[in-house]
Amino acid sequence: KKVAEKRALDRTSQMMIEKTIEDGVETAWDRLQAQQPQCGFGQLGLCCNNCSMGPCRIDPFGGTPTRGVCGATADTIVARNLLDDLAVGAASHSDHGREVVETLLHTAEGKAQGYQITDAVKLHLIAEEYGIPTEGRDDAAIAGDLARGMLEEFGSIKNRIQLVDRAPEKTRKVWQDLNITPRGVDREVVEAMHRVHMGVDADYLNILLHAMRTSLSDGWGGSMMATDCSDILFGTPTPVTSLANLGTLSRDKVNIVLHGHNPVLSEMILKAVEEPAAKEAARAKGAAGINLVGMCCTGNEVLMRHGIPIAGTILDQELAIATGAVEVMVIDYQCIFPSITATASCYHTKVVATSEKSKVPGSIYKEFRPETALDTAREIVGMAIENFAARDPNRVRIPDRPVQMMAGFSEEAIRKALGGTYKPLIDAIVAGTIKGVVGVVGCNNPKIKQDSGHIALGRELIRRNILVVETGCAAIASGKAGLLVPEAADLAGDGLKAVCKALGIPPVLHMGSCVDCSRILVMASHVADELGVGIGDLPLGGAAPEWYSQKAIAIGTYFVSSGVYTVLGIPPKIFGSQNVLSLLASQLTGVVNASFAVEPDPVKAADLLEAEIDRKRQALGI
Ligand code: NFS
Repeated sequence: KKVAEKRALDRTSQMMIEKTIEDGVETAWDRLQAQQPQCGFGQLGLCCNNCSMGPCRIDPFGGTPTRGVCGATADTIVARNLLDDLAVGAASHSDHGREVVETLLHTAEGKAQGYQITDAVKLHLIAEEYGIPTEGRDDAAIAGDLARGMLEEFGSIKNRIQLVDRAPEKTRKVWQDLNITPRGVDREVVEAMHRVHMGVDADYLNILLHAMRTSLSDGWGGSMMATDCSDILFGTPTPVTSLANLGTLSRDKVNIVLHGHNPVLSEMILKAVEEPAAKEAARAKGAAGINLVGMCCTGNEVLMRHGIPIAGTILDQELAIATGAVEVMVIDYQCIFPSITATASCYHTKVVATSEKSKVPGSIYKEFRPETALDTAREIVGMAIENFAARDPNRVRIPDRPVQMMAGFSEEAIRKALGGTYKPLIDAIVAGTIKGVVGVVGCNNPKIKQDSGHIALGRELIRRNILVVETGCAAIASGKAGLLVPEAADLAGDGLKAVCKALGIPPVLHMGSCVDCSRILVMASHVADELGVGIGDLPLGGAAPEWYSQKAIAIGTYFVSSGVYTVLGIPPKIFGSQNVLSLLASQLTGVVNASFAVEPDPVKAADLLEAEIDRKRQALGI
């Protein structure tokens, strides 16, 4: 029990951690322990394993060696490693985005099974941004043109990404002056790979500038396209209520867990589950029905649009299986522990892999393609129903009491709730009832007690009248902790509390999955445009208290590059270079009016964010 309390904040997660210990099932926490002590050179970013003259490492204490075999210094190696990680993250978001755009194209061409255009209004609005004629044309034709226009942005020869124009003029000007306006999504990632090759970019400053450009091609490119096309296909989220934590798993129904990132898969499984034939088949097998729950960001996608309950975050994936009640865990890609099939083998759970680019040994592979999506989804649901009989009731333990939560706060939904413009929010900020807004995003990391960083920071911020907007696992953590209900406004300072009560909204708003951090950028752009300033002028902040993923590096960097000061709870691997560190942690302020900070203590992190918000409020004269 003590071990469980150290590992996780949430009671249901703790209960399942206890069960993994009783059942002798290994988890990420055990594996982290087995890795101790972790390599100090790696932690400082001073290890270079890029070419086969190496691996090389630099003495962090100023002794020798000071250069790798090729001659790279600590500055070069640290910056290059950071760019490498960031490019991986940007590629992950953007490749996911590409698949959604491709699905939109297939849908437009009538080649996708089970998909349709759900939000035609958004389709038309974005088509207009792309200069695509909409008058008198049917939606499929418009969607086809838009999808082709977006696919062109990946390997673009026009050297500009259309969606970048959504940023306020002043912010775009900063990027132009620095020459970091992203030219194409694939292009920036490929160029990043080029630059980290031995003997290419050795200038840490030049490397980091390209890192910023690459991150912008994600936030204002690949991720934004993922969000927009998902909205067009599956609907733009509006506020919904739902449930969170491992207690969302059912004792008497067939449990299917959706784990991964792309709604192209999860939406179809949802469709297949809702078919009457599936329900009948489940009943015929003695189950009370089918219970679909989400996990990680694909869970956030179906939560945002359909109120499908969310079982947990990245660190809950093994714990869900340990309930002994999961018939199928269906995965696509990203944040999937390669060990889940080993976990599943301790129970009756089947892991179904669906993406050609993400196979896990020990899983069943059912390739998921838009052309046959619904059939494959039906097959997977059928597999889960079949597997219900194999559940061993003696090994099942499901925590009770899932927690109520609200989600569905897309940028459009927030704007609508405010009456169509951000004026009421701006007025509240000017009056000081709301001090500012902070985006708390990102993952869990077993190095920090699960969810504790998110929750402590979130509570501290709302107490100080700072509105919190969240995505990813941070948002799920807040759901589990009860911060995503209107009643949580009682924990907020008086000003924020009054605004939340008047609007009937929680003080922490769930804005979606990690690619939906793009929604935060769009919201910031609207507010900045209404005020006639840049994003960097707004009293905003960002935080990733428990991040682990390369994707989080990309997000943090596009936040900062867009002008949003961002505090990390886990130190990035850059402390081996004083130059890289001081650039990212201070000098950037003079350039983009934002920088990074590292602060594991949530109260001190809130102090930093509040001070930054105060600085920006002062500069705005409010
Ligand atoms: Ni974001 Fe989502 Fe979670 Fe982190 Fe992974 S699920 S895309 S990377 S761990 S928040």
